[in-house]
Amino acid sequence: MSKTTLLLLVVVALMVSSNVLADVTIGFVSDDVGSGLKRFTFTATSTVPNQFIGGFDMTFTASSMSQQNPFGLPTVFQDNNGQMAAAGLDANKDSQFLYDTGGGADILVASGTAVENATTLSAAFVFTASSVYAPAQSTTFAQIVVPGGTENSIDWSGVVSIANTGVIYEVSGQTPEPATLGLLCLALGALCRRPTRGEG
Ligand SMILES: [Ca+2]
Repeated sequence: MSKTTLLLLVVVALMVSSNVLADVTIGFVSDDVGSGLKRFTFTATSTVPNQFIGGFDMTFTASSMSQQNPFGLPTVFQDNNGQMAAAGLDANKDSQFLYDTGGGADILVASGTAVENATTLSAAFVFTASSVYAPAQSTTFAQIVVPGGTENSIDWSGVVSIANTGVIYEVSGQTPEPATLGLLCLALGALCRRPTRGEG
């Protein structure tokens, strides 16, 4: 391999790395919430100072997703969490976005995008200018609850928007792979192999 070729490869590798180090990262932690259920709590972080997260258009899917709907009320967001106890339910066991819309005062949800069922949580929404949640360099935005042992099946994809810029970043991933491990694997290329469904 000539020095020129080697230099070219290094430059290309650096370009790939700079793309990998996206300006929005998604991380998660998990905990047990009882009844054999495992909760994954997701946080989005803008890595560019003073570029604040302005909204999401995200879809989570899983082979089996826990939903708790007190008195049949929707729980895509936290608005009805106050009804959980009276209905004998537990908000910790619900898959939901971790904001109260404030009746639209804090979160504006795009019409027809809020979906929750036994396999899906999805919504497109933005923080309002006066939202109690904005501006946010980092925000814990969703929890997905699945039966223990099925966590390999959680996939997420969508976009995160940056407030007041019109800039959006595409994000996607799968549990249980930690986001940092994913970045490292992408940077190291062939040294890592992404786990796929069906693998422990
Ligand atoms: Ca829910």
